Amino acid sequence: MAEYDLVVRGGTVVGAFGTTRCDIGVRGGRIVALGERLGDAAQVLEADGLLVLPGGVDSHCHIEEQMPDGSVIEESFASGSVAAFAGGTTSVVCFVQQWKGHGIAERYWEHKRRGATGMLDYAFHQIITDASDLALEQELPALVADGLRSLKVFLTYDPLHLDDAQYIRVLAAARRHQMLVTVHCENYHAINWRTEALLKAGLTAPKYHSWSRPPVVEREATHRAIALAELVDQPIQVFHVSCEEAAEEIARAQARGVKVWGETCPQYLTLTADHMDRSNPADGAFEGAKFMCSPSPRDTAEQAKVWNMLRRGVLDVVSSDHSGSGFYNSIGKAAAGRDAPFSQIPNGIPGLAARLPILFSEGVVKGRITLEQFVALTATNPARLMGLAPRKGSINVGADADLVLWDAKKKVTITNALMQHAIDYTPYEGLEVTGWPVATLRRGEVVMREGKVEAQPGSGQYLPRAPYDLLIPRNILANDFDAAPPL
Ligand code: DUC
Ligand code: ZN
Ligand code: ZN
Repeated sequence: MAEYDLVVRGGTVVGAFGTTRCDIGVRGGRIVALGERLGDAAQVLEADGLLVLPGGVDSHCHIEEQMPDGSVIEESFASGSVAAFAGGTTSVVCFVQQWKGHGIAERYWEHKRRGATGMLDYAFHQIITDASDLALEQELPALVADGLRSLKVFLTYDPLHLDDAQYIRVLAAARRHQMLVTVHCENYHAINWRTEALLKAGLTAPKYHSWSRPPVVEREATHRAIALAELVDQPIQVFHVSCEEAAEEIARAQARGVKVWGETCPQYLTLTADHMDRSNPADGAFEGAKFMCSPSPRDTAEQAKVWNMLRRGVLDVVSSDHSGSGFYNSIGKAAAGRDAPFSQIPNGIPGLAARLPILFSEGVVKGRITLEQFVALTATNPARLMGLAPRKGSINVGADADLVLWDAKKKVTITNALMQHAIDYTPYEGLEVTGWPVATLRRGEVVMREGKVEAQPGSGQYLPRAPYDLLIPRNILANDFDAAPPL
């Protein structure tokens, strides 16, 4: 019998801390050897001239989420797996929604059943929209026992948004169970106030979405989210940071030693508010809806500042916030009509497959970040922050053999067909990138080669998460009084 099931031979292997030319030996879906001229293998993949990267870990994407109105996010676990593999991502942390007035258990187990139909490895963030005793006291412990390790809260958005009292309750519950809280930071009342005024003034086109939520509403909510987390002594991650002033709030807290991390997404590095001002003869100003997400993309000067925050390490994860609403169908962006005011157009843009190519091309190729930073931002850091390391996110002996063979020179023009997602458009249509995945391996199995995805439906594995060091509270408490002692 061959010593290895598979050897990836002669590639340039990239880790968060260095790059080296070596073979990778795989047995039973795991990396069992790194070295030169590894021997006998049942299968050999030649990687000469290619980079070998850890499979991407996308710790923020919306897949098959069930909404209280009965609708379901258009990207399914099966179609999302194809898109992820096409773009070099092998694991995701996606969301289960709580419906207001309900507990969390029913939706959670249903979502787990749905997750098991895909091919991607997956874990969940539980969204809390109703910080009730039923959800946080009665039902949460069973979900934690199942390996749930993160909660998500929205400080804006109907019907998801939590007020400060509810947010504090979530922070306290997370502290008791040693979980991470991830936060969407924008000020609910400020956005509603500006939106009402804009609509009254007849300023309803998609571009006014960005006018309804300038950076100050993000900065204020980021400041508040951090301050309350500091009060409770609970680690948080601030999602999708779009601007320097919000990132500065994170930097200041990090300098105080607060356990707060920041994420951004490719849309805040490549798109601007002007994209929402686009129109075309067929769709008119509705074309702008393709780029509508929250927080809003800003401008090129702000993009440069967000890159700088990545280089400084203030923001240490780049995820997609992949969120599927079709543009041409009638259930997505156009659900309320193609001339609906911006406030009625669903937010969110797809980006699961585009994340790695865009960050590599705009980041590494253009000299804004190093190759090692690219790997850290897209795989190693999200795996570590989400409690998926050392199994995921790096190329180490003992880790799952989630690998991407990457052609650093390949030039590609992004089209929606290349994204292979269920969504009927990509906001990155026509973007030219250098660097593209030529093969993706999930647990040692080739699941994508030259754009062709082949994987058994239902072969994705749920990733239970145990407590991990980053989530240990600092025990810095006002008056030394612990209002939410860990269990
Ligand atoms: N913003 C989010 O917070 N979630 C999904 C879509 C979006 O734009
Ligand atoms: Zn969000
Ligand atoms: Zn999101």
